[in-house]
This record gives sequence, C-alpha cells and structure tokens, in this order.
Amino acid sequence: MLDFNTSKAEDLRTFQIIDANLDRAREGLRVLEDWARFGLGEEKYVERIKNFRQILGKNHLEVYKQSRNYIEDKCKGLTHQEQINRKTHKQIISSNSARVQEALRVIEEFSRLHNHDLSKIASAIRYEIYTIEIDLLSLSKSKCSKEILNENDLYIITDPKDNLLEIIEEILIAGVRIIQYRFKTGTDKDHLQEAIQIKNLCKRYNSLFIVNDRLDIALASNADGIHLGQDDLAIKTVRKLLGYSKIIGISANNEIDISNALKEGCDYIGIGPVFETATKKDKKPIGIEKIKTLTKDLNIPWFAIGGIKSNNISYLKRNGFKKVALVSELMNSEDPKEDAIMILKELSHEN
Ligand code: TZP
Ligand code: MG
Repeated sequence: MLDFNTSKAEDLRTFQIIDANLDRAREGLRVLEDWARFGLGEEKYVERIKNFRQILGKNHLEVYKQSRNYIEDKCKGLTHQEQINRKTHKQIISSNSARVQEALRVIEEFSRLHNHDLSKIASAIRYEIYTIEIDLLSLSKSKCSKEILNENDLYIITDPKDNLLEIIEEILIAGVRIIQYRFKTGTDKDHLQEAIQIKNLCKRYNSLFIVNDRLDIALASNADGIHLGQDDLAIKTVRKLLGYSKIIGISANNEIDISNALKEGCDYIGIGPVFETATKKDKKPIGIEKIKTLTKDLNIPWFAIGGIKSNNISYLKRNGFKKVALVSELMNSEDPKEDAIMILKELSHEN
C-alpha cells in the first residue's frame, strides 16, 4: 500500500500520472458537457457530465497536484495531426470521449494500489462515458436531420427512372435537401443497390435520404429516415429498430391518424392529396380547407402533397402552406434542375 506522505520517486511518478490524467479527463468532460449544453440543449446529459467532473474534482487530491512537475514532461505541447484535422462535431465528441475514457483507464490502473476508491470511481465513470458518447452522437445526428427538415420547404419523392441518379443529382445541385426514394415494383436487390447510390449522393450534398415504406431497405442503406403509410409498420416498432437518430415521417390525412402519429413520436407528416394526381389515382383529394383545419395546431413539420406543380405553389403559399412534397413535377421534368430552382424560389417568397 502506498503512503500519501511518500517521498519515494516511483510513488511520486504515479501521483504525477494520476494528476495529469485527472486534468485530461476533466477537460474532455467539459468539452462533452458544453456540447450537450450549447449544441444540443440536453439538460439531462449536462447534469450527468457535470456530476462526473465534480466527483473527479473532489478526488483530485493535493498530493497529486503537488507532484505535477515532479518530472519534466518532455512531450508537453505535442500535437498530433489527428487533432489538427478535427473538424466536425462528431469528431470532437468522439475524440473527447476517447480522451476521457483513456484518461480514466490510466487513473483506474495507477490508483488501484494506493487509492482503491478513486480506481473504482474511474472505472464506473468510464463505463458511463461509453454510452454517453453513443447518445451524444445519436442526438447530434438527429438534431442535424431535424434542422434540415425544419429549414427546407421542398421535399422530392422519386419515381422509377432509368436515369434516376442523374435526375437526383440535378435536383440536389439546385438546392433540394430532402429526397425520398419511392418504388413499388422491382427486386429488393436492385432497390438496395440504388438506395445506396442515392444515399451516397445525398450525403455528398448534405441532404436527407428517406426511404419510402421499407424498413429493411432503410436500415441496409443507412438512410436518414423512413416514410410510412397507414398500412405500414407502426411508428413505435420502427422507432425501436431505427433508433432516435433517424427521421420517421408518416402520411396522415385525418384527425385521428395525425393525433396517433404525434403520440407515437413521428418527426414530420405528409398530408394529402391536396389536388387530384395521376401518381395516386385512387386517392380522393382532401382540398386545402380541410388541410388548413388539420394542420392548425400542428407543431412539427408537415408537407402538403398530391398534384402540386410549379403553377399552383403560389396559390398554396397564399393559403399559408409552407412546405410541399412533389413526385411527378420534377420526376417528369425536362430540366429538373431549372424547375427545382424555380420552385425553391417560389417557396422562399414571402406572402
Ligand atoms: N401521397 C399522397 S399523394 C401522393 C403521395 C405519394 C402522390 C403525389 O404525387 P404528385 O405526382 O406530386 O402529384
Ligand atoms: Mg407507403
């Protein structure tokens, strides 16, 4: 057992290691805490991380601090290229979680023989940081997807086309940030391959990639979300399998379906058809007055859909509609990029 009044060189080196790693762990925790606080507004995580910082602070004994300069640290100030390359919030969360985990592991090992309580504390916090890291990454992803959903008013749904990838790229170049991959026939193998290609394109343009109906294709292509109809899997089942970082949208066109969707935690709603549409011939339009009533108190994003064309968007806007989803208007366009630019302009006009 090591004595805290020791003057043995080996013991003082051990204290110095613990001192350096307590500082490291506390600094890394502060980075995570500030992201939880200012980046995510997640009070629950702020409290948890702050509590860890305070526990480590209380256990940062004077003897450890006094050994701080026992041996000159020749590696002070060394910066690894990885640190310089850190650009995204994801990288910052991951690298700081790793920093905390590593520092705690060192504390755990070196305090085991002289300060068993600290060793146990370090081990317990280290395990919690593994889950906190995953939660913070997932919350960051979800916040980012939700921001795209909130900030963008044009949602484009695909139809099968030989040159689908080209059309999608044109639309993305125009500035569309939400793409839904929709198909009703064909083989799963082909759909998954196409889904992955579209996902990669969307990623390149920082856009959301949503898969219609099919949870398996959404999972396998690592889509940002799924769009469900009333006859598809229930939102709570899909949520369990997709997790909270992904978007779940639903088609709903009456009070009951909308209220259920909200209770089950969907992220956006598609409401329609507003007008008659050849894309869904069997569906009767519900009209703008009904949609106005249904969406009066809706506090999540909603997209009007069905028969929406460049030439009726200003009419919808005058009636207070802000967000629209389109299939045929861009899928059958001769110049999808130009048309998408025009529609985006129309949607951005103040009324
Ligand atoms: N859901 C309600 S109407 C509709 C869907 C998928 C089709 C809309 O297609 P279009 O071509 O934009 O009218
Ligand atoms: Mg469907």
